[in-house]
Amino acid sequence: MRWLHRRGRRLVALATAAVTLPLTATLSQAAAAPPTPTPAPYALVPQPVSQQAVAGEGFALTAQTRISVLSRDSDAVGVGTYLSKLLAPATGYDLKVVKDTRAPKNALVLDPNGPKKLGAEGYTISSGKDGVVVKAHGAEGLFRGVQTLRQLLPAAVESRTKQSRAWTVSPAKINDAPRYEYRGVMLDVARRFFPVDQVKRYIDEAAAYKINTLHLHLTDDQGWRIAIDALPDLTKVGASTQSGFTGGTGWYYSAADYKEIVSYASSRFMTVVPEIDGPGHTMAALASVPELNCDNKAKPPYSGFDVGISLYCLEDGTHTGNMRRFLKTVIKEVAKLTPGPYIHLGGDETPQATPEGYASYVKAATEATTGRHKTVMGWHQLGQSAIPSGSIMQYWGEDDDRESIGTAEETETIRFVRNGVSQGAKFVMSPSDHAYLDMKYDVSTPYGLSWSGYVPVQRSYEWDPETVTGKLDGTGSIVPAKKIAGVEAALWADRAYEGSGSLPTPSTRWPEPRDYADYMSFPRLPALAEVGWSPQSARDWDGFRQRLAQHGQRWTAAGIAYHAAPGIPWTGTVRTVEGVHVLETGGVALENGGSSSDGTDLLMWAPNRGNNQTWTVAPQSDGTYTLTAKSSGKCAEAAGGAGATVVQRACNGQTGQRWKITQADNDRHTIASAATGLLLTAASAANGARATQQPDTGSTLQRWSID
Ligand code: TNX
Repeated sequence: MRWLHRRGRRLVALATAAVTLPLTATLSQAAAAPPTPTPAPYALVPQPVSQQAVAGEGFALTAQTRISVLSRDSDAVGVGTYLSKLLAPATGYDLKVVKDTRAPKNALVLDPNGPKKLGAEGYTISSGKDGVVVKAHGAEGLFRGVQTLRQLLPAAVESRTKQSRAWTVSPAKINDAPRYEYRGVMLDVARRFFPVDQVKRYIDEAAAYKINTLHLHLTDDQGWRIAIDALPDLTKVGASTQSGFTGGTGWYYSAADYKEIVSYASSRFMTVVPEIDGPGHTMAALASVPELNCDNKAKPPYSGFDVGISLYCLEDGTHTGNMRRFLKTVIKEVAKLTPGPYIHLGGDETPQATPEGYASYVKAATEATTGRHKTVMGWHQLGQSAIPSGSIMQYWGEDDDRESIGTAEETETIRFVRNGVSQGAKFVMSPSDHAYLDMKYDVSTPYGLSWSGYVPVQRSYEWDPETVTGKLDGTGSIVPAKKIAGVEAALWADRAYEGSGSLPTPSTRWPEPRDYADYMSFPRLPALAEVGWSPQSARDWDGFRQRLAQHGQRWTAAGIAYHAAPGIPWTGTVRTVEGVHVLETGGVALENGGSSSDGTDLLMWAPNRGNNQTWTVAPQSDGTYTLTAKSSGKCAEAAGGAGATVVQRACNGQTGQRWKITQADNDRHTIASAATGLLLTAASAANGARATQQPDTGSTLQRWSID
């Protein structure tokens, strides 16, 4: 499938090449009385390995319910305290945490003495009228189980204020363990500084979906965000800028701040991975440490929006020596503050580096890292040079790279990945066309970029780490399955402002980092969390979007400013047919091929939410609707009888251009011509298939989503 807006990654040119995209009106949503009926009493994300419906009543929480921990282990007891605090605001209860040797009835029991086969993060839950038991092999598994337990309670439990209502844990039997041990999310605190409290808030949001790694992109051209005692200018000068901001003083984490983040993350069983990017993306360092530049002169601090603009001086022994000493100092300090096993060394986007120069960076940085007994992590470019076996490479390629596999012109990405595999690297998968949270959902997303195409929720969900470095048909993976450590969602912040289609103006709105993060991450972070946690066989898009829909209420209760993205039947809202929509059936969308001529056949194409596929659905006095193409301003018209194509033509108000729209089920509709009574039908689900009119056969190609 081709993404119409796909373009290869262009360095420097990125900022100026940004297309100006009009912001289309968001979907009209009306608050409605009857919410969509929910198929199950609860909707779990990520989907557990197995769950059994349990008949009967759930467990009713009261102010007297105790949280019973079957251990004296302080981490396990800590999970009990965490659970009590989690439930306090909405319930108004202050549930007591007690250490017991035997499980009492009518309690929330946390038992860390489960069998070893559950693994570090696996757990079981058994809940019913007489109580709830979460069992795991250790505290971490209990913590993951508690995130599931949370989702067995009503959405209102996420509220930060007291709600007067009953609190029942749905009856269930669940058995669960993760697919991958590494499930991360990256925050780009370099381009846009996230204050400590906003990082902590994001940790909580991610932990609710069983994310266990927080990758902090601490350094880039636009800022250096971690204090290094021996090099005070790094934060005095290097932290004074962000993308779009100058003159800051506190835009970095002191050692105490960083420790606070690390310990908060660890209380959520989350590991922090610090990234010190190089040899490119280093303008903040070059502005702070003169001897890293070939002319020994500090560069001016940078607050712009370009990438690929900087490089440590790698041209002679003196300067590579300077770099080596610099990295040793920095990495020593960062390693000291970081209990987790990894240091991420960046390595991305260094167009000006010679292979020798690049290799000298990798040698210096990896030696400084292994010298501190840490495991090397880096973007997949790191694989072009010698790296220690067991290093972790983060893959951020896209479909264009996959297409090149096995051809004479394999992309650099594919070559670097192969090179990493042969050096014994493991991989974390962050394919940019699925896992980059800074890609726009669609044309109407106010923030972000689209160099890797739009990433609607479905695209963030529908991929498999085992085939994402294979050809497009899923075969020929170049990373063996057993070398996949996991998945990471990456929230870059190059364009964390509204109207990102063009460079910001003085009147541009800059949301708080937390609002940018919420909008871009929810609902896509939960989708990616499920990719990393749930078995591939337990995942399907249609089931997922139904489950996800119910989480919108949780986010509202928790104050998460999520994006009510199209394609998800959000509970408690009804999408009115009237408005600006994409019409999809069988996974393809109705479009006019970009034509503005009268009589052009309408066709089906992979959804890209571009203007060619955007339709204004307007009610007429007789209860029918006209469908007007955004790109041409022309109306969809039924030309001829059964089997005839549907075309676009200048709008004329005639019955040939009127359509009767009927809800077929939850969120599918039939669209019948007012002239012929025949249904708008996709001839097939292939790109380029014609839109035709046919009698109702019950086919899914006649059941349209109007999102
Ligand atoms: C590429 S992917 C980058 C970042 C940008 C991002 C924007 C990668 C390792 N580097 O520098 O922030 O694109 O989407």
